[in-house]
Amino acid sequence: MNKRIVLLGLALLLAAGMVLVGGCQGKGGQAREASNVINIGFAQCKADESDWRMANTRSMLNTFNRPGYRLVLSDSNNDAAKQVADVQGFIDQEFDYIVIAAVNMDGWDTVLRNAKNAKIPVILVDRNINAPEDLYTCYVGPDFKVEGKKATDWMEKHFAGKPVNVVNLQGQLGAGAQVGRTAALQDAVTKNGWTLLAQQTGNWSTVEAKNIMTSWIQQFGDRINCVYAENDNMADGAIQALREAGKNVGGKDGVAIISFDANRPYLQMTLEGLINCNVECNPLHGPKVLEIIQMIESGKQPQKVMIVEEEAFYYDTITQAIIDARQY
Ligand code: GYE
Repeated sequence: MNKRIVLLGLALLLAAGMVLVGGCQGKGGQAREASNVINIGFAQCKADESDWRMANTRSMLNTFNRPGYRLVLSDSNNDAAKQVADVQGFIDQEFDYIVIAAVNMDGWDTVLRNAKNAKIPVILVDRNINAPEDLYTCYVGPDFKVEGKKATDWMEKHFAGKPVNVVNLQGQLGAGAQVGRTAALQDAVTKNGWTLLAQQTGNWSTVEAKNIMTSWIQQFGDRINCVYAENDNMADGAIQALREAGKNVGGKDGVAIISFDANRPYLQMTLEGLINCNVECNPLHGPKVLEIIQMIESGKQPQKVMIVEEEAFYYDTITQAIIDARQY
């Protein structure tokens, strides 16, 4: 079945805000004895907000759609306050585990203290947060500043000392991914004396990014020689705006395009030379979360921080074989 139809179905289902997969009904801890089902509350940012996020959602739903587990996904629609309330709801319903992909780095202390007092392990995936480490069991995800450094290292090589006039399409402000990737760019701008012409959040969205890029093209014209987009969807929006304005995009001499996530459709654009450098960010967290829960269930303690290894792909070295071998 066409992947888009599957994703649309998932998106419609998730639009309801809650998705239940896995074992039978029942509340959290208390029901465990009776049904021996592990109840997991998954507080997701916005399940269908980007290609990356849909792959991340699918990975969690697919992994826990198995006997012995019941996963309830709560979709915050990228509303940080609602996500905190969603987590409190999982606590009130006595879930056995809570998994969080945090919309925002801040605002977690109180609700995580409530989870700790309720003796519910909290597993952070994807997005890091600003909270005392004793308030959550572990974090599994990328080092976003390291991802950004991979991109700026490529920019240094590509421009080789020539002037860089870069525009920065940021992710949703306050998200760990945005904070880390933006920080890497800021460091490189300062270190190399580059010019950061403009910086604005496109909220991970293709449409928002295209509108912002269109206005930047009107404002700066051919001065722009690099776009640093903090995810694939925004890179795509910027490319659409540049091409509609008749600009040469990507490749050796065009406006250089930096992207993050490395979803397969955008690796195809990297192979076509439209995206110059695409830094991977693996969304397939389901199996890792299952492994962590099974570890805890067997009385072991997982590592506090598990940084996933990631690579970057470049327009002049990527191959179709590399793309075909990818899982997402
Ligand atoms: O880059 C973006 C998604 O947290 C790494 O969130 C994730 C980011 C990803 O919205 O596409």
